[in-house]
Amino acid sequence: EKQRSIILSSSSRFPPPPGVRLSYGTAGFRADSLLLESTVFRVGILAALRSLNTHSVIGLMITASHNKVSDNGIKISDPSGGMLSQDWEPFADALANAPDSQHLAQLIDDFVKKENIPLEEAESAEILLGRDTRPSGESLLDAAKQGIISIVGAVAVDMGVLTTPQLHWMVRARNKAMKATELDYFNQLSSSFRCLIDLIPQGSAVNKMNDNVVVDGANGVGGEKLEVLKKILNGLDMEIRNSGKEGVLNEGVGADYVQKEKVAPRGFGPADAGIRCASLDGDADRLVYFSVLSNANNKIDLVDGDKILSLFALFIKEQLSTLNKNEGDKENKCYRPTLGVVQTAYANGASTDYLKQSGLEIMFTPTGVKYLHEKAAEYDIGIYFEANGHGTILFSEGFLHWLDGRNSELALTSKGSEQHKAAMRLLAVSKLINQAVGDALSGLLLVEAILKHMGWSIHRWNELYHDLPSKQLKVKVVDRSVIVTEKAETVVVRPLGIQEAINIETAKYPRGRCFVRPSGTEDVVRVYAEATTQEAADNLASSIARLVD
Ligand code: NG1
Ligand code: ZN
Repeated sequence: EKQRSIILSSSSRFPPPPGVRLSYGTAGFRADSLLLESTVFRVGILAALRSLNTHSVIGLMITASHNKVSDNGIKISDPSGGMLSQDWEPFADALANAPDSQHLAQLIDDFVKKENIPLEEAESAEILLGRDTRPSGESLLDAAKQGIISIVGAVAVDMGVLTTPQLHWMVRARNKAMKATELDYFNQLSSSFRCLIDLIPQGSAVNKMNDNVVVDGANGVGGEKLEVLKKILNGLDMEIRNSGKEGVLNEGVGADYVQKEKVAPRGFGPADAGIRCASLDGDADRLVYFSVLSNANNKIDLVDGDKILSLFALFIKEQLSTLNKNEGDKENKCYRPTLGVVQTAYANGASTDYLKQSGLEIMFTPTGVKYLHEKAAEYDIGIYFEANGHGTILFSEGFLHWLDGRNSELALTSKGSEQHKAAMRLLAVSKLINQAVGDALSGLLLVEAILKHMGWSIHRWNELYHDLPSKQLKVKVVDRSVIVTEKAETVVVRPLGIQEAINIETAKYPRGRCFVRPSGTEDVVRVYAEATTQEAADNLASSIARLVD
């Protein structure tokens, strides 16, 4: 029919590059930008179908995050603002890899029938498009639009250059019928930040800490947006470097570089020793802190995602216990929300020990935001972070509803009491932190607010616990899928015998811990090792790498 012939003719303008196979991994599709036009066009079609299928607004983000500037990628935001539902990933793979227009049209036809997608309602399909600052973004955006409108009636809305979390935030807000423009996003962040600052206890050691934070914008969209946010923000002294005007995106800068290399990014040096510094990644969904050491060649103290998680967890726990103080006898008012933290095997063992000692419940999932997010959503307050700095805090609807009520009640009965303040702080956190995905901008503001609340320097924060030395290696193998893991990737179940060998080797090292897993984003097997000294961690990692090779 008509729809089929439109797909046939428009897709013939976006032929797939021969011999390229892509798969929709934890970060969507990612490749050299020159290879991506047909994929992005096809993901446009998929997004329109997803919008029809869910009767909701869908998001499409064009970015390759921390990867090099010549790469690009595309990922989908589901109606909730989260990642694309996993049961659609095989369809995404099939679409991207269909060899020609005929196969593509047939795939779509079959899928529409199987999923009962109401093509006749296509005017209701709406897709928000965002892209990072990569030069290839503009032409890929056009390919995405062409894909979307080849489902006749579907509407593509270009939201311009955005951070990944901004787009996810907008999709979530739109589907909740809330205000969803970029200005709304900035206003929500700045007003909830201001609220937390206004609630800082008197006499907190604010003045004793160095009040200035210096942020590395990775020469990407995050730095640009932070400049905008800074203008409407009240109560934060912030300097932004690498905001994209001179340097190259992600080249010697950004959260991934800082976390993996453990050195200061470009534009930072010994003159910054002792100052609180932060680094965003190329699409601003990761955040790490660091402080430059005074003596050595750009070495840093890294304050990674695990420590951000620990800071958030401490603060939330403190507010919850204040809120529930003296309420033991009034059962109906004393709602005990479940609080959980979620980590992956990459979390430093010292962070896990610290969180356990602090009385927190910890769960582990495989690597990948979709798994962490899903697990965190099982709690009233679920906090998740990857060591690399991606993470957020999720609040259940039920808890927020209760908290809102409790807050109004306290405003009447004991306005200005410690309990009332704790309720207001928790509400402010729920508005500041991005409930859709990890967001470096909102994460940065929450870290800054909590440090001011505690009166802590970055040094004091970093002293919460001492990271165990660790080492990561990549091993190139013929077929990484032969390695199959279980127990949140901590145990290799195939090939047989490998795990036994890993156990024997690891047992030789005090506090040794080691695991291997196939990467979800690169064609490698990753090895992670931890021990009491750097040398021991390095040795353990290399001997395990030899086992896998
Ligand atoms: P893989 O390639 O599966 O290890 C990497 C990161 C993840 C996550 C994804 C998605 C490490 C060790 N792995 O996954 O944490 O961020 O990319 O971007 O950093
Ligand atoms: Zn990113």
